Amino acid sequence: MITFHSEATKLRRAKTELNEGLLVAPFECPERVDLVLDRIRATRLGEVEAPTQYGLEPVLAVHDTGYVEFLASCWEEWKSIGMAGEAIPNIWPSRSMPGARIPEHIEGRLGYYAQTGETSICANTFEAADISKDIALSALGQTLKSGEPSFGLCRPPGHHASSDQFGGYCFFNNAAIAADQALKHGLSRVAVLDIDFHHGNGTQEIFYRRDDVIVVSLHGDPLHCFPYYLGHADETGSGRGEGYNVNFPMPPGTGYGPWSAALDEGLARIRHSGAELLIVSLGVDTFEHDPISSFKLKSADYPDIGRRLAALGLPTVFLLEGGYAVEEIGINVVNVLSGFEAA
Ligand code: SS9
Ligand code: ZN
Repeated sequence: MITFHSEATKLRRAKTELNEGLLVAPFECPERVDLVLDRIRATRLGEVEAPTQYGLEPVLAVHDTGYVEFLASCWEEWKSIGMAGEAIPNIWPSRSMPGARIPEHIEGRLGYYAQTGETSICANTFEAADISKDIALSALGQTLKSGEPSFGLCRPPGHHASSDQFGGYCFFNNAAIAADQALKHGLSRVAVLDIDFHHGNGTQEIFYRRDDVIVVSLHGDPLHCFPYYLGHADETGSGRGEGYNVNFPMPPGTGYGPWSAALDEGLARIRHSGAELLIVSLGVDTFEHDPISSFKLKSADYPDIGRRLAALGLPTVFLLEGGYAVEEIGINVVNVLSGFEAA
């Protein structure tokens, strides 16, 4: 399987994440990429190629123009007014301020375009997000051309990014951008299967009213888990999108037995949807020792995930989402990919 990778994803190297009331070193760090890449090389999974540049048009097809402009200029503007640290939102247009207008001050704009407060914007955040989406589109291009599976070693991840908000370490929604471009290349229906521990709220929001992309997400129950406010089982899509959003929330502590049963149900939904391409939002923060999540999957479970995905028989693009810096992130990602290939 060909992997798409760029050292330039490491240009984003945030110093701070707001976690448990402290500013800590971010969980979503550049070392994650090295751990996965080292394992790809050690196991000889396949070639590693540089991405092609696709520009901003595919991004603007999915994301709001004002949001993209905000991301492009936020860091320079934040610095230029002498802010001491990284750009961290601390105010939002809340439920009690319906119809809030977009302010001019960067502090107000930051909150307007943010879902959450853990993710700092720092130097090269926009550049890294731009390359991450190039990696996703390069993987898509390879799979569309060859019919063979491919892997985009995306960083930053994408699945929490909605049409006009960043959060949960995500800025551009790589999977959504790839799904949308696949349709523009002539496919009539695409599936996004999100197996990251966290609900893919951004992907859900982007496609909620559409029937050309079926979005299936397996995740920690939002009553107990980030991103908390979306991802319930009764969110099934709206308008023509009704029936094309499928959520499998599961309680903290869920192990591979119930998790894989939900996976099979999700795969059946994808099969019946008539999707012609599978995009996998591949997070491995379902791992039992992930530092910020609470499922109990073991390294030996991941090849079986790959096998079950392969049984769908669809052209498949894997895009990295979460999975935090423990040695096993590389093992678990490559276990899924090699399980898929061995099937
Ligand atoms: C953990 C809080 C989690 C953000 C998680 C984003 C995951 C992206 N105490 N905060 S895959
Ligand atoms: Zn996650």
